Amino acid sequence: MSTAFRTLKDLPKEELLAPGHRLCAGCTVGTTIRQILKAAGKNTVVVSSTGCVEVATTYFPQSAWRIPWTHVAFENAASVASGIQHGMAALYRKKKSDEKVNIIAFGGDGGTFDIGIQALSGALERGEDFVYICYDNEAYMNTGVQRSSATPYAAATTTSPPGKLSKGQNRDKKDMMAIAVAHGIPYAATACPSYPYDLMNKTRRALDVEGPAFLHVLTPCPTGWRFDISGGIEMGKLAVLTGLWPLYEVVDGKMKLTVQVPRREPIKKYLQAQGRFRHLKPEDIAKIQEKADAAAAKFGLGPLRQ
Ligand SMILES: Cc1ncc(C[n+]2csc(CCOP(=O)(O)OP(=O)(O)O)c2C)c(N)n1
Ligand code: SF4
Repeated sequence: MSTAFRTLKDLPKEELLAPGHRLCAGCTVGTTIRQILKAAGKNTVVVSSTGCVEVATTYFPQSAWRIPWTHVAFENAASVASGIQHGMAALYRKKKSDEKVNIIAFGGDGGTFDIGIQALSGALERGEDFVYICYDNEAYMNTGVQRSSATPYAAATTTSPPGKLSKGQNRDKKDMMAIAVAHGIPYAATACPSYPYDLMNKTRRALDVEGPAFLHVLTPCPTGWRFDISGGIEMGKLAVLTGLWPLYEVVDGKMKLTVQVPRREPIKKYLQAQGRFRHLKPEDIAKIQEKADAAAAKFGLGPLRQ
């Protein structure tokens, strides 16, 4: 097992995602990738399905990635990662090398929860040795903020607009972690770049296991969620502290909370900080608080701060 990251001194200085990419100002996806690559290191191959990451970091003929990177279609990141893994395994047999190359597939929530779920499920079920990372900005952002099955209840998107007959998104977020875990994979975890050491250590653990690992990273998006570009890291913290985004890992089927929340912040703080929830009335917020309370009980989070 790799040693844990605890302080800045433990981190490599090298940046494997070059500055000058075209992610929006304040985007936490760039922060997430930097943290993940610090934990993974240079000996890594990345596959990215189409989405903000792909369009913003690989504007032809340039690339912000200082490691091997390949773009794939929306639906097949996990399949291509599987193919790379088998290709590498064959080459290794020839070279008799025991050096392991990390294979990471990145997909947005649209590319993971919806369009890439078949390829992902297949790769998890086959037991491929790779890490799938879903960066979840809770909508199809790159094409103009359309709802996905990761969009939370009542959020406004361009395809779930609030109005007289609608509160916005009319369903709850799909429980993608439960789906991944149901495949019996050795490692799955939630994360958020607002808790960088938690995210980086989970990346290491995911890479260390034999077989498939799934990381589900909440990445606040100032453009689609409509908050100030300085607020992404704070927004991620609020998601965790309200209990909406519990940070946990599931190792061989056993769940463990990795960041305790002894006193939960009221959900109102998180919702009112984002334009996508601006239309909500007090009774709508109360309903979402009830949902958060139920989720918090499931994960053993603390009581609500009054
Ligand atoms: C099969 C297919 N359908 C639609 C598209 C158009 N498309 C490209 S990126 C994108 C949105 C991606 O959303 P998500 O995976 O959530 O990533 P994000 O843009 O939020 O980073 C869409 C709909 C496509 N490239 N391929
Ligand atoms: S739309 Fe959101 S996720 Fe996409 S680059 Fe902009 S801030 Fe980042």
